[in-house]
Amino acid sequence: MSDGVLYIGNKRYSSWSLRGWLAVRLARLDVDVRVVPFERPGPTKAIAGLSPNGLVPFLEHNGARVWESLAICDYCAEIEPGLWPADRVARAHARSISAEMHAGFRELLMAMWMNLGRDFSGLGRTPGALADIARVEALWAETRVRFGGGGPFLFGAAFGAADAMFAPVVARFLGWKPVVSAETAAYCAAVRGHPLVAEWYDGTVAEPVEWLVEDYETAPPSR
Ligand SMILES: N[C@@H](CCC(=O)N[C@@H](CS)C(=O)NCC(=O)O)C(=O)O
Repeated sequence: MSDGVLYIGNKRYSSWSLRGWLAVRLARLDVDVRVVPFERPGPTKAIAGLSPNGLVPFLEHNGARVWESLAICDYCAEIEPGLWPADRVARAHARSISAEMHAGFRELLMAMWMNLGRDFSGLGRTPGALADIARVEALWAETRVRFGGGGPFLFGAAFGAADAMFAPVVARFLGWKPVVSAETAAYCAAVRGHPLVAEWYDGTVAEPVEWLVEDYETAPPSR
């Protein structure tokens, strides 16, 4: 018997679920993963009745109930401390950029939604999304220069909680292909190549066509 359940949304679309799932897998929690497919128009009733905030990801683990992706990262880091950098200053930076991700970048999230099965190259480039992308690129570059030590991920050789928080942004960059720097492209390739990220992408293939959401499959008008 497992130690609990992680509830997530469609792997194809649910960017917040990807963050929680990565943290849970990085910490090697022994939990069942249950996908609750989105219904549209939302909110999805099965999700609304499940978790305290009416959203996924939602983790039940050995009596703990944890919602909000960043809180799930922190919970998992109590079990696997390596999810955050060991150094205090680096850890403060990792928490800050993860909190900024959790709280912000709304224009990017709205204009370039996550759809792991579509190529929306060149679309979604609203002024707000481009401003968010510039901030993301600056933040990744600064983090890797200060703390990356030449490794492929934000804080070096290991893929951690901060990388998990930004993995869905990487997925957006790969799917919508905004113009980005060579450093950003290299980081995106490293994240996409991580075995857990690859496993999540592979999991989208098994999702039935009935789970497709027309709104998320339809490209926005080009500008
Ligand atoms: N701040 C939340 C956001 C979670 C969120 O927005 N989840 C979406 C899926 S990505 C959801 O549950 N939506 C319910 C629905 O679409 O019915 C977190 O960090 O976990």
